[in-house]
Amino acid sequence: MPGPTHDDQHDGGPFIPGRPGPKPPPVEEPTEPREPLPPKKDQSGPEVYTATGEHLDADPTVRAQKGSRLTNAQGTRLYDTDHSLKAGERGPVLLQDHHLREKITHFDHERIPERVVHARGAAAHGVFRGYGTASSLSKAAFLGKDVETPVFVRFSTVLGNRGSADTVRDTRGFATKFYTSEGVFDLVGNNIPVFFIQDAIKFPDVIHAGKPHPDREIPQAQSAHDTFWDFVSLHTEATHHTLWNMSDRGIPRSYRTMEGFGIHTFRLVDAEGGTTLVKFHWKPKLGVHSMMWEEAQITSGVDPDFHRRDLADAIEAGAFPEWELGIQTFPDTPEQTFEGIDLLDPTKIVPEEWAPVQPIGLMALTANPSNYFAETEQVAFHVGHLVPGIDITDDPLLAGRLFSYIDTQITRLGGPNFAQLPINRTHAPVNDMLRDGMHQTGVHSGVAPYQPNSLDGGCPFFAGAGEGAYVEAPVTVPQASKVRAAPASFADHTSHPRRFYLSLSAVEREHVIAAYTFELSKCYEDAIKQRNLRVLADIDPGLCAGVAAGLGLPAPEPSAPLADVEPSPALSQLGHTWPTDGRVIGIIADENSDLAALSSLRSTVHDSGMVPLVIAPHGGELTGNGGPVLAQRTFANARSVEFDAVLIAGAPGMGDDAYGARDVKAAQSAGGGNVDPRVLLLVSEVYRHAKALGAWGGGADVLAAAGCPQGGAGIVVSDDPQAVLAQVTELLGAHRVWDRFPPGETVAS
Ligand code: HDD
Repeated sequence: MPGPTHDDQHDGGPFIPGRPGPKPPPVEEPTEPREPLPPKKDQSGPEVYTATGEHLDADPTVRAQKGSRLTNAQGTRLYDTDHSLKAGERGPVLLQDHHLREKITHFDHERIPERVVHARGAAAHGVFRGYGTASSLSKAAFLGKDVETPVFVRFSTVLGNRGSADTVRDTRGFATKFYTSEGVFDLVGNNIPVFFIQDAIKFPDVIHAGKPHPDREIPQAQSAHDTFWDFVSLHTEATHHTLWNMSDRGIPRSYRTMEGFGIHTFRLVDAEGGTTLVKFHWKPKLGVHSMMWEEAQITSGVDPDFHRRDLADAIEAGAFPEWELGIQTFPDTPEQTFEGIDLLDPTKIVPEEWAPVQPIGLMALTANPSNYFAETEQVAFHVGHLVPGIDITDDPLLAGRLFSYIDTQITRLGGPNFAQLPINRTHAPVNDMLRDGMHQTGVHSGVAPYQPNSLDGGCPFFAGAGEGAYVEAPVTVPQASKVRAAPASFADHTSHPRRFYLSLSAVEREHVIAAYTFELSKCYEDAIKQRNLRVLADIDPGLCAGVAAGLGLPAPEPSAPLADVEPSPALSQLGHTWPTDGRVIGIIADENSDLAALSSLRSTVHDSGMVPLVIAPHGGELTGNGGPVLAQRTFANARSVEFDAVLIAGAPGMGDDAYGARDVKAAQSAGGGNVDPRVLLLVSEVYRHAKALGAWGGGADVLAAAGCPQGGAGIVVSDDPQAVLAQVTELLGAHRVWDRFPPGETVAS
């Protein structure tokens, strides 16, 4: 139903006291889709059902907005909500104004506690389609061939609060709710395959260490402070996760280019009760890509919502992000190890070369939420939301999570009935015996919510043989004394981080060294820096020496012989070619550019699934030679971090605005000639961040003025814009121009 309009409010209505004057003029709304986005695909979310299995629209009581007239919460129409009830226009406000009180009271209670971790997030609806390849291992219906299941996925950072920046260095949450025909299955994972701790009882401790210092509450959304580095150096089981955080994985380019991991080992159960141990992996179709640290820092300032915007824009443009779900499988032996790796230890991974990730389904995110609070904020994940065919293992980290997730929702969502919120409702029929409690929206019938009963006809009945969830896999629990202790295999804290480091390319290792150096340099206590160097010495002497040099401290010797491990090439982000869908190409132009050629170039970029953004001296249209061409960005609001590659159409001159004009002198004295200094900054950053650059028709002069070497790696100059674009697109397949990092800077290990 279309929303209310001004006409609605005034049509035929009587004169309303307090409502000011004449009918306002109709508001002119744009009718064309915004450039450069193509028309929206259908963005309606998945069908939503009530707790009793009825379609949401069939239940008028749960729809928040019906009818076109403004009402109070009881549905009584209001003629004014802009003025308090007063004794005369200049007199005191009357206590009897219950409408004022209702409005303000509701506002006072609009906020709920943010998540204690993963507070900052963004989400989307989508669909998962099973390949059927897991059906021999799991009886879960949603894994069947071509079975389509609605999903809701929430991505998040861990440490920052709800208003923090997206591009901080941190682990990212990757939580997926599958609304399967057999109930909800939640896969609550991260973009890093290991965790800081091995036992859930340490979770409050590690989070206290990572959160801002309790005295001044700084720094926000950062691990670069004393308590974090104090914790991880005193708890060396955290080294593996910390190393991943300090790698490029800690600063993803986009949620769309992140892997996801279930981390724990789970147990699949087939129709005959046979079991297999598995680890879940999400593999992004666009590849795994990261930002450079300087980009991430700039982005935190110029666009703190970068990841949230990127996800929403891609979906709105119809470039639906996709991930394949895969599993590594291991025999379910009593030892629960694979090639000597303890599968119950969440700080360890099994290299993909040893146990390949086998694809079992495809997920596409196809619709943005229509209301952030109702969906993204109120969604409640729980690792205990399992369906028949997927079971847990005895990983002690998972055990604590099974308690924590349901518990936290009671504080966050105000009571035990959060499963009735629309976003959390299962799509399977519900007939539980849970009753009453805060915010109960179900109107239960019957008198006997217990089983067995003789008063409600015995209803509800138990599931038939083989149908139910929570049919525990027949695992033998060893006879043992009660202990507060970890198994001996949990004590290896060095071999897995060492394998990860050795698996990285030279430039990725440099990034790790730079990240450790940056973070530790922010610590005040030298003892903490030195203790962390001692941890690094046992991982890799080259890594330790690099960080020590950056900190100006001596590099300690390893405390024990280094672990003898083989690298796992799958862990490096380099050396692959990826699709370029959704990549953003900035095109710098002005009135003097060949605008006809620019128009046709934009179409080519668009048709190949990428996003062309013209960057001009001013907003609106460029109307020169062959125009008009609409500008999507200006020299004043474009920053390099937004673009995956930049093309220069001619030799754009100065911007028309005051800032550009004022800085003419600065540009000229810096050797930039008549090139706008903001263009020089943009191009030089793009070059420094190892992104592809292309130019034609005088654009080479801009490259030179920005300090980009002629003929340098990833710099394409030609008279033919389409030829430039073709080469730049090819370069984009590798994400960055890695050759721009000089060889020989390899860090020895
Ligand atoms: Fe957790 C939220 C992922 C260990 C306790 N966790 C939360 C979210 C993700 C993860 C993605 C955000 C869900 C959302 O978007 O709403 N957590 C993990 C992973 C872990 C992990 C991958 C280790 C493998 N978590 C973990 C432990 C505990 C918790 C050991 C407690 C003992 N996590 C929580 C929580 C949160 C949460 C406090 C906060 C908000 C929420 O649950 O709903 O219960």
